[in-house]
Amino acid sequence: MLFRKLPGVSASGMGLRLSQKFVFLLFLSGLVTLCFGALFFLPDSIRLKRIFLSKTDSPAVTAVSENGHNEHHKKGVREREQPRGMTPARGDAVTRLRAVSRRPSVTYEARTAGGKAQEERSQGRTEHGRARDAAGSAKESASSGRGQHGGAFDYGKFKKCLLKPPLGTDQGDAQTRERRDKVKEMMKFAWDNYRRYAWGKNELQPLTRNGHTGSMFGGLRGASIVDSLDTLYIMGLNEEYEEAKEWVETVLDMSTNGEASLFEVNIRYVGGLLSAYYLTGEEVFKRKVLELGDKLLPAFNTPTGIPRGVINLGSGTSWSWGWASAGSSILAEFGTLHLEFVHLSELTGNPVFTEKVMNIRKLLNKIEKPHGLYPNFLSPATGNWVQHHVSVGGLGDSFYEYLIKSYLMSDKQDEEAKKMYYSALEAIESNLVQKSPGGLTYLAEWRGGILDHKMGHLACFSGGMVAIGADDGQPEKRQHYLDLAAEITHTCHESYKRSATKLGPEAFRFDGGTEATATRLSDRYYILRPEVVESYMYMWRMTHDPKYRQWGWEAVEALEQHCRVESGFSGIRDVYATTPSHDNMQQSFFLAETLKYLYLLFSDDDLLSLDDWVFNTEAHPLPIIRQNCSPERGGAPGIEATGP
Ligand code: DMJ
Repeated sequence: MLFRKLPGVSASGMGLRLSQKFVFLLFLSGLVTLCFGALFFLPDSIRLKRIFLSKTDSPAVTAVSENGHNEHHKKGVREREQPRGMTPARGDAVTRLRAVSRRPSVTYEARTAGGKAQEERSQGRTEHGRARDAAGSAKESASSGRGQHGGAFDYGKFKKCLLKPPLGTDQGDAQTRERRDKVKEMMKFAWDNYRRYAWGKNELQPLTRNGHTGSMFGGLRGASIVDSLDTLYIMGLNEEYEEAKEWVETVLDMSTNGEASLFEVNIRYVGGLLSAYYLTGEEVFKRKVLELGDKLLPAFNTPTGIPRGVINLGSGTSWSWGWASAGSSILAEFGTLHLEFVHLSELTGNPVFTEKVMNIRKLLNKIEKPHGLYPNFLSPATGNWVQHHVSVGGLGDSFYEYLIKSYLMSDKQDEEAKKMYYSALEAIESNLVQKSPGGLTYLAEWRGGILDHKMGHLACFSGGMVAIGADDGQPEKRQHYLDLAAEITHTCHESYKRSATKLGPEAFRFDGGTEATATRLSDRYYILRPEVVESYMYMWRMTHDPKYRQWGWEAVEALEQHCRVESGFSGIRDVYATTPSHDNMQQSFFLAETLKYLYLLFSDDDLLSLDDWVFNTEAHPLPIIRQNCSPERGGAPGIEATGP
């Protein structure tokens, strides 16, 4: 109508010739492209950019009541994010393994010597320089080329600082060796099937014999490969390890787009690559992990420095989980970065990684804590708690674990972490630790002062955590902590013992006359989780009480009977059903953690000795950073240096 009123302009074409219309359209589309492109150059904080280019953490977009999401946090996240059916994978052709030359088994010393030789060949350029070349020039990393203790990171020196040979001395009685071999066979079976049906995908779906990619790794592939590297290596599955290494070297691509969980990428990929590097000295793992570390840094660009939970590794854009209360970040996610980030600084000499996690620590130290407890949701915008839900299971768990492990990994120098850990434990004991009428000790959850008498499978890691921290507590509390650790582990064992399958449910309750048993249908599943056998392993190392090995063996038998299927291992939907149905998922943490902890349980204490290593929350061993490490240290009486 409007056009008709203009003289000389027709409604249909405004009086322009065809060629003029074409030029005009061309100009218009150029202008639109230019404007859109310019958005990429705006700082992340500009609202316009967030509206057009990413999801935001604005409450309007993400506010979802806590009840709206699965409380089991990390697994809750993974369950939500991972489609159970197969997701078509991009780049199938590239992910197919190129023919790998089968090498004869090599000894640990020979393998590490190879790593060292490689290092020596590259003299003349700093370690960090080489890594940076490969990683490209991420804005935030100012390379110094020096390790934190001065000079480039020296792998040979690091090896000489270990008190025990990382691969142990392989002793033990016949039965224990047999059991260890059985666990190794399980690992090989799980790996072979992954390799055959799901190679390059993130996890195997053993019933449908395919792989899935899921979305929580933001397009990263091969989660099972990276998560398995160290397990394969310590078990002496050398051909499999070599294949995995080759895949990392030739296929693993870090510049992917999609929703990556900062937490999951950190514990599995960063943790897995760091461990692989420290165990083998292979430069490729260091190069890859430094590349990945740089890509995680933009998640920390928030008003408080508390990172958001999700990041696009390709663009660096980050946002909060849509289900997290009012755009908040999750305690167990931003509180489970410390060990890996300190090691990234150690390897690069670049303090930026340590600064990021120390900033989180500073805020958590300063903020007021209800009854000394740490709630699970915190706003990265204001630095305030968003609501008062406290749990040592999902949403909170590994934050506490990383406090004590930060202290241990610092060669017991990080007094702040120590203080925070023991005060948190005190608050947990006063507010959450409960005793059931039947005498079982358990950890309840706390909602603004009201107790929910439920304990998650995830919370069962705490038996091990309390045990490894026992020795450094107040002298008068040491025995008490060991007892507490044993009681928690006993309760978790009861949750297994009271089921038909002898595997434990996702969550069990202590109310309405039940003890250590799941009452809701939705809590009855078991997804190959490690936390219970993890505590058996630590308790075994701390006490050498044979019952822990026996309990571990019961778990092996139950896994074999109920979770082993023709083409791998699968979780089950109901631990109380005598013929359980399978969930068609071989989780990557089954290879990284469950089987590794079982293998360690049936090994000597010097295999990845706790005097030298701490395990990240995905069971990837990271070395203790020695304050006074010199080659002479390894020569001290009784502590033989074993490096190449
Ligand atoms: C693993 O990914 C890690 O242990 C994490 O901390 C929580 N638990 C899962 C396995 O259950």
